[in-house]
Amino acid sequence: MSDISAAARAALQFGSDEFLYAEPYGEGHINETYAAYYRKADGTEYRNILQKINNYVFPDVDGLMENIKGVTDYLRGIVGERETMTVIPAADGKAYYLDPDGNYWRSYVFIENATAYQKIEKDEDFFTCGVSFGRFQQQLADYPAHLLHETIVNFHNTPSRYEALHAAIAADKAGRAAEVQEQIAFALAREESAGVLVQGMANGTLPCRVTHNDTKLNNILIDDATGKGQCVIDLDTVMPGAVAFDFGDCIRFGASTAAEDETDLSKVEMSLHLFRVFADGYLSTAAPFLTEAELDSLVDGARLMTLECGVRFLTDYLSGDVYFRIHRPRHNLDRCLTQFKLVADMEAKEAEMRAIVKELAAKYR
Ligand code: ADP
Ligand code: GN1
Ligand code: MG
Repeated sequence: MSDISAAARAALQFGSDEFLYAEPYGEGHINETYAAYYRKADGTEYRNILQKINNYVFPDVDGLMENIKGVTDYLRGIVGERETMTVIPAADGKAYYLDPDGNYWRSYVFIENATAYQKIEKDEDFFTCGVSFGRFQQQLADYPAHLLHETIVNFHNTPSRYEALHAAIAADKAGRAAEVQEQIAFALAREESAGVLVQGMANGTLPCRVTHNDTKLNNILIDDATGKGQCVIDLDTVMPGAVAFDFGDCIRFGASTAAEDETDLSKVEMSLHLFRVFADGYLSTAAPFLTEAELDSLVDGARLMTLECGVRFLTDYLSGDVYFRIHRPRHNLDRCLTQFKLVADMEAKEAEMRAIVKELAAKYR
């Protein structure tokens, strides 16, 4: 639910220009995002991004904003102005504003003339997305990872996501377990494979890097005019992780032939063509610094990030929709179904996916 009047009051805290109005903006599942419009003394109008931070998901707002300030200040030293987010300080100089109702707000410079896609419209955009996320990992390769707060503990720890699923099934808070037996069976049949990436990180075969961890397509802005000038956004989950988390989440969302909440499952497939387009872009920037083990882990990442996301949607459905913002009653279940359809499709296409990664890695090494 958006709250325009609370947003309008918060908007007054960011900058000294005349505030005009605020309206809901974008399609994120976590924060409440608004565009806030202002007028400068010379009459020109502009807008900022204004977000009510999801304090349930991110309990440590100080740590969260310290991460984002740290990473964006660091990136600004490497890339151009339109290529990184800019935090607008609140009136008291802090990176957020705490309103009298206990809600946390933050504001960013609005990057205009760029688009966050919900679905791939042209191949070049998905290629660009791959280039950008590969480069993002490379740019942060020397960022002091120990400075980062773990904003969501065990975020991509798939086995711990399974623990949460087991707990939700046992609690059956919303009385929905009987209805989703088939989906529960699908998830549990794959539990054994859930630990591949975290085990690799724990035993040192997969290096721990600074990763974005939420690389879905609409968390990148692509310049409308050039198809470049792209900016990686939604930095809430930038934390130490495995490169396959980022590669995998992009494939999960962007290589699907349908929306994440499509209800006609016959439309949902993992397109090998789109997989190749993204892998080509990603490996063009990442192949030079990835280890052999990391290259081998990319296809596992695609399957696991999709399975994990499906498990999270199912858990949230069972828990009564407490985490992801929903817009209709069965929304989380619909999302779970697309993810599991994609997992099954990736399992059928695994050999082809591995061959594509191998071929493209060789092209860039
Ligand atoms: P959530 O965590 O809820 O996904 P995001 O930070 O991804 O929230 O923001 C939601 C949407 O708002 C994005 O998908 C994008 O469309 C838009 N957005 C966010 N930051 C900016 C920005 N700096 N400039 C322009 N659009 C933005
Ligand atoms: C959430 O914040 P947003 O909408 O980009 C979620 C991701 C999920 C995604 C599924 C912090 O992403 O982990 O993969 O929804 N982000 C968080 O669409 O939980
Ligand atoms: Mg987002």
